[in-house]
Order: sequence, then C-alpha cells, then structure tokens
Amino acid sequence: MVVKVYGSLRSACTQRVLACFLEKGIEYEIVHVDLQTAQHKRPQFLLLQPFGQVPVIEEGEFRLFESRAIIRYYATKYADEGAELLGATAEERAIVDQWVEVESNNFNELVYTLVLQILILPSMGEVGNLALVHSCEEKLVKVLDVYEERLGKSKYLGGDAFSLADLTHLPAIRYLVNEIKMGHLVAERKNVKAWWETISNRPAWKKLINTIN
Ligand SMILES: N[C@@H](CCC(=O)N[C@@H](CS)C(=O)NCC(=O)O)C(=O)O
Repeated sequence: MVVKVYGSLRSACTQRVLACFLEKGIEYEIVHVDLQTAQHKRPQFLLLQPFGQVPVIEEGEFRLFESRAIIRYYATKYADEGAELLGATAEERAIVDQWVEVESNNFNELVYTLVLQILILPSMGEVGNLALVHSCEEKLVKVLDVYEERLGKSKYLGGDAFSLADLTHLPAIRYLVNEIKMGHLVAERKNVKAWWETISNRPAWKKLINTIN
C-alpha cells in the first residue's frame, strides 16, 4: 500500500520521514500541506494532527503523527527490507534509541531556533533575535563537542552501522550547513565532519535532496 504523507518537502520533520521511506524502499505519496498559508492550522487538518503540525502519515485506516514515532514504526515494520536501521541486539537498539532521543531533546530545538531566527523570521519581514542566536550557537557547540567525542569511538552515532540515530539528524544538519550557513560547526570537528560526509552521501538522502532543491 502506498503511504500518504501529509507534509511539506521543505519541512525538516517531513524530510525525516521521507528519508526513512527511501532507505526502506517504501512507496509514498505526498499530500502537500502549505505551511505558508497555515493549512496545518485549519480544522480539517487538525482532525489528522490535533497540534497542527506536519507530518502525518496515513495508510488505510491507520494514522500516525510525530516524525520520530513514524520512523521507528516503519523501521520496525519493515525491519527486513532496505537498510537495517534499528540495531541487531536489544543493546544496539537501545543505543540507537538513546541517540534518537538526544537528537530530539538536546540537538533539534537549538537548530530549530537558529533556523527560525536566521531564516524564517527575516523571510517574513521580522528581525531575528541576535542574542538568542548567539546563545543557541554556544549551546550547540557543546552538544557537537559531545558528538565529536562519540564519533571518535564509533563510525556512526548508534555504533558501527548507519541507523535511525544518524538518519534523524540529516534534515537539521542540512539546514545548518546549507540554509543558514553554519557549516563551520560541522567542518571544525573532524569526526562530525567525516560522519556528515558519510551520511549525507547516502543514495536515499541524495535522492530526497534532489527533489527538494
Ligand atoms: N515533534 C514533531 C514536530 C513537528 C513540527 O514541528 N513540524 C513543523 C515542521 S518541521 C511544523 O509543522 N511547524 C509548523 C508549526 O508548528 O506551526 C514531529 O517530529 O513530527
């Protein structure tokens, strides 16, 4: 069955889900939700996602929102198809999960705030908060220092193999490097840089990026 993805190609959370689908070879169809005209806040969309955010997936009667819940679900459902993204043992899976949580709780919010202040607000004619940008950058430096150390011990965040732990970072790091020109945060860290080069060159991600640009 083709999975419907309600979302926007430009949204990082939608990209997270699509990256997973491409790694797994899952067929999908995008139902574009226009964030610019606030389609995601309309009553019809709120029936699908009560918090008014993208993405949402729909497969027959089954619906799910929260991008990380979606990628976990599909990585589990199609564990034997495409790239193995969960880890082989209970311990490997726990470590993968740990780094997915780190992305969600320690990393994502900082990049999201930077993108908002540097890119989104100015595109709407508003001035970004420079003090907030500086404080987020300072915090992000510390988070990336932890990544640098981790990636000095294993090739990928979850261990020796690419997993959801890495995949979940792809959209935000692309924003950091390509959209808000803060690639120095990656380039200055040898292990983070090598990791980013490896994961961003995966065919599934490159295919997705070609459809965004
Ligand atoms: N935790 C949610 C966050 C969803 C989210 O923040 N989506 C953004 C796009 S990346 C959105 O819909 N923003 C519009 C808004 O929050 O009004 C997820 O991972 O799916």
